[in-house]
Amino acid sequence: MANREIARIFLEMADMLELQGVQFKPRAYRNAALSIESLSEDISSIYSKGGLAALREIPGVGESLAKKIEEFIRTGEVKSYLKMKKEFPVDLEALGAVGGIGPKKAMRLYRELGVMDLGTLEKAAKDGKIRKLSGFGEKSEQKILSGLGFAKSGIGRMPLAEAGALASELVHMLEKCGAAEKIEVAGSYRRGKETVGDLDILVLSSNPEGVMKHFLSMYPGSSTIMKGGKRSSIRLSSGIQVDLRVFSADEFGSALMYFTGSKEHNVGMRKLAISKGMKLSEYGLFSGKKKVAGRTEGEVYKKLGMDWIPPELRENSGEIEAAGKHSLPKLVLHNEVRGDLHCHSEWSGDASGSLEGLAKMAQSLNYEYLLISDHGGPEVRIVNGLDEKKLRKQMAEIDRLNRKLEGITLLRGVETNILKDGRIDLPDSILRDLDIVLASIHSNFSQPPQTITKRIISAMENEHVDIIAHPTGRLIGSRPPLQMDFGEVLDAAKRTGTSLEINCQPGRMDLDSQHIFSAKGKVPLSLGSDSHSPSQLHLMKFGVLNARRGWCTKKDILNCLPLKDLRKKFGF
Ligand code: DGT
Ligand code: CA
Ligand code: CA
Ligand code: ZN
Repeated sequence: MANREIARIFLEMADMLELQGVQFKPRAYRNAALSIESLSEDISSIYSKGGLAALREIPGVGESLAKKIEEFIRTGEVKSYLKMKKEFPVDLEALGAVGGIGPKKAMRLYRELGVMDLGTLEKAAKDGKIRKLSGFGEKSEQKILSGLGFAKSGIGRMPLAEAGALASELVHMLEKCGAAEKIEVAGSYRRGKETVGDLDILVLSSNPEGVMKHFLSMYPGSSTIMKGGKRSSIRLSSGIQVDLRVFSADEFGSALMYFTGSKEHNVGMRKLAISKGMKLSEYGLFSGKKKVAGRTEGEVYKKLGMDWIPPELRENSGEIEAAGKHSLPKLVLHNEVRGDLHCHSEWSGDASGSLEGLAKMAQSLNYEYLLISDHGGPEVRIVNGLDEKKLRKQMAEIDRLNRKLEGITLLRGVETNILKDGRIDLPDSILRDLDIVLASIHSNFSQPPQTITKRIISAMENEHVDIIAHPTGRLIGSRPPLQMDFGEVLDAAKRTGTSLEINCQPGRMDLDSQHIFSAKGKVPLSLGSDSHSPSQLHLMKFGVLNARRGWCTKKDILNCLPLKDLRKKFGF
């Protein structure tokens, strides 16, 4: 399936275009990449059925991108991409993960020192060459060296959304194999972890040879890491490893449990089995030589006196004890979320989609409400927010739409900036008239921890601020989380009645599951897709997974409230 390759090419082209100072195009390429990645159908078959016109139906894909997709499907390459790559053979993605190296700096490092990837960057920094470049200095060389550790640790792990696209592609291809009776993707992917190292696929079959043959022929460009009768591993051309194992029906449940992990959960479960005089492995639960369970996961847990544990909780952080006492939480479900509390429209410079288009998409997701929260406030240039006058105009437009729309209510909100001294980037006169106000940090990320803590707390002390969006500001693989005293932030949130967001963007997942776990029960949490186009409203599912990993029930989540209760809570 070409979907992922095309998405990757567009993402890379976006970076390179940005580097050349091209306006708007980079965003368009990124939006297209995201919607191509989330297509469930093979893009080549979309094309073979409907030609260019069908490609243009894909959200975010216009005439010129459709032609590039066509070119790739027909020839296996995109000439304009290859040309760009030749002029600038630099791994921007890897370099970007070293804080402080944006595309512009990467360009200079390449032109002047030949830096192309993390290896050549490390060498240049260690040789003291970077400090000699004008505009870099000793301090930035030091920063690069310390950032290298962070960048290397993220290498080789893919964000959950990317893993999801690959997983459905693999399952789709395996389903075509007649010998596969059942297919499950296990490992960290099944646990909903925010990044995934490799994919672990289990297949139920009485014909392992047939499955192996099919699997090893699925990706002509891949290399085989190991090949066995019931187990093989391949490495795809993108570098991602896929492990596949075949089991029979009487062991499939225990195998699924074992390969879902985590390793820590498995160790805990095995100890528990021993304490009950049994033995647990991927082949089953045994009492002496006799197998007492193995067909399904539920059967194994039950024989050990436990409830079935949702994969998201399997990290050995209390779930084994809770399942033994039948006191696991009833984790929040996607269909219990009644609305989205963070989204952008074309009123934000970096987003697309009309208010009405967003409302329609929200309706198709069966939402009751949708908070429109475009960027607001003049001070932070990169987000270029709306001022009071434009926000009032938008509020009037939302009121007009709400009179017309049925079954969905748009709420009037904003995502404003927490300035470097903790002030809010918009006056109280407008904040007080909005339904719900989100505030977030979009600048000055490297202040010391006490300053960041105080900054967030003063934002929460503004009586009009309702929710702190993406509270730690991290970008997975490219920006570490803001350093703060999270305990103090939670206390202040409770005192001021402010909620914290679980941002659902796969590149953010912010709060992360551990922060969610510690916040839960103390302050209400809100789920926000932070959509920058209508199709991104679907990203809610990633936030739901993260909330589940943080042990949340629907009571912990603000947007599981019906609209009338949400109105009461925020007084609008
Ligand atoms: P990843 O791929 O790094 O995101 O994380 P996982 O959890 O998918 O880990 P992976 O792919 O190495 O192994 C898949 C599962 O197999 C893992 O979650 C638990 C199980 N497993 C692997 N190695 C061990 C081990 O040494 N001991 C035990 N008990 N289980 C293991
Ligand atoms: Ca794995
Ligand atoms: Ca694995
Ligand atoms: Zn934001």
